[in-house]
Amino acid sequence: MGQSKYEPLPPSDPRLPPGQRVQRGWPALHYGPVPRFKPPSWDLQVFGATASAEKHSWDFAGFNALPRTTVVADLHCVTKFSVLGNTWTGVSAAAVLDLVPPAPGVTHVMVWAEYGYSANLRLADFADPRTLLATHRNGEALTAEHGFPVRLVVPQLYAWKGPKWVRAVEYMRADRRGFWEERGYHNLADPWSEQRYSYQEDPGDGPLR
Ligand SMILES: Nc1nc2c(c(=O)[nH]1)N[C@H]1C(S)=C(S)[C@@H](COP(=O)(O)O)O[C@H]1N2
Ligand SMILES: [Mo]
Repeated sequence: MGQSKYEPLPPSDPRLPPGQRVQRGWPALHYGPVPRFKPPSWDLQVFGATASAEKHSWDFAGFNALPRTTVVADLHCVTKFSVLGNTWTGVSAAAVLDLVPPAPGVTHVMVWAEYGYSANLRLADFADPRTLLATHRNGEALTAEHGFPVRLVVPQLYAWKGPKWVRAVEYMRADRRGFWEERGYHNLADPWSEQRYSYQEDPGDGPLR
């Protein structure tokens, strides 16, 4: 007897959401050019509906002095590749919420990057213990094309919800669509239920468009 022609397929990786495939290596994907990092003028701001009603900002040294955490997580691009098992290090979004508390009534945040890229998140997704303002992957500082000096990582959502080159977090009392959410992508972006496009949204998943 030779080998059966009907070998079972290898079981797919349980970390893969439906419709995704494993990507080896780490492609860089973004809209527009890679910004140049300018240390003296760089800051990371928290603005909008803060509890103090004041804007907060960290310069590069100040941000790098914040307490750091590590999260192992997968990256799922809506174009269907997933980069599995990344070890991200950085400042947890929950720490940002502790250091700069939102005002009562804040329900969403907008995370802003260089050149006006943005992504909106429910406060609960931003506050999730896995959500990180990442500076390193697998022990190495992010390269420019992957978001140096800081990118957001939101493991439980498609990766467009994680802006590279983050410059600000806006606390909001109502939801508002970010860059891709205004351009036909799903407001919530849960890869496990394949929330890819805005036409799949149920009433209440996002603000009217
Ligand atoms: N500033 C910015 N961040 C971005 C994007 C972008 O176009 N601009 N693209 C997003 C998308 S769609 C993906 S899949 C990931 C890709 O991250 P990577 O290039 O590190 O793989 O970055 C996200 N963050
Ligand atoms: Mo993506």
